[in-house]
Amino acid sequence: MRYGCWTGCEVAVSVSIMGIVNVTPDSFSDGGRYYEAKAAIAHGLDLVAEGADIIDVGGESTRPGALEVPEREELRRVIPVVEALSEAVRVSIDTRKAAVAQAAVRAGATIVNDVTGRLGPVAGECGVAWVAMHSQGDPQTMQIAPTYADVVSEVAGYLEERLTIASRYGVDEVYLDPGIGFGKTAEHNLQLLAKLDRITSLGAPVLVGLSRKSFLATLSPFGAAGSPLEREDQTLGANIAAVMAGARVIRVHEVRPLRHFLDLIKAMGA
Ligand code: HH2
Repeated sequence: MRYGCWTGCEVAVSVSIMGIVNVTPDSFSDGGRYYEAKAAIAHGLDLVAEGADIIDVGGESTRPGALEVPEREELRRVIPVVEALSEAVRVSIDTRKAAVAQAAVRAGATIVNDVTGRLGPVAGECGVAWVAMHSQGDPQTMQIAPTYADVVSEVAGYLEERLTIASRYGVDEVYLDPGIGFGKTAEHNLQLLAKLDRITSLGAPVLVGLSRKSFLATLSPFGAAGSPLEREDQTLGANIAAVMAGARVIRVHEVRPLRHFLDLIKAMGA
């Protein structure tokens, strides 16, 4: 069901909030805060209490320049957290590794959040949902010189191919993600948000993950010098724009402000 809104566009009421739990020492905005399983589980439960519909558990930072984490270490970080949080909420596993995705599904995850766009066959084989994200290059190199002739067409074309792969491997639930900040300049990110309809029109629900990302600093009074934690206002503003443009899942560090917005929109339509 859709409700009209004040801009004349339409907002899907069924927008889900994906709360982020980074079980890492080095994530770009909260590295080290939830590195211990106990802290990560408590944080995940707090995000659920604040209104998250899904918790995204990750054990490897994909910030620009990040190094790969060995598989054993990634498993050690995420599996106890996935196991515990799956009792309370839908859990997705944010990983680039097939073996970690498979183990997390055995531990209770029902979504493979795949920043490589290559784990469709794994999601299909496990019988779970797949978030297929676009990235130009890998975290080591992706922000050195991102280049596109037409970023919107190239990202939309790549995501359309993911839909073909999803149907080839029997993935019934697919989310398409433009990969904000993954091999993109600030201008590329803004163009993708401005033309999100090119991606929503592909027919699958769209996930947007822009929380605290550095391109927001270019719009901020704090400028590039501001810390990621100082980008919460810009995050909320940009996420509202993404929802208005038709995004169906929003990935955030801070759940509460977005929950307030979505509840308000729902109440306005009721
Ligand atoms: N962004 C990050 C990680 N995973 N997954 C999807 N689907 N979309 C995104 O935009 C996305 C993602 C980066 O954010 P974060 O997890 O907070 O940082 P880090 O990779 O440093 O842990």
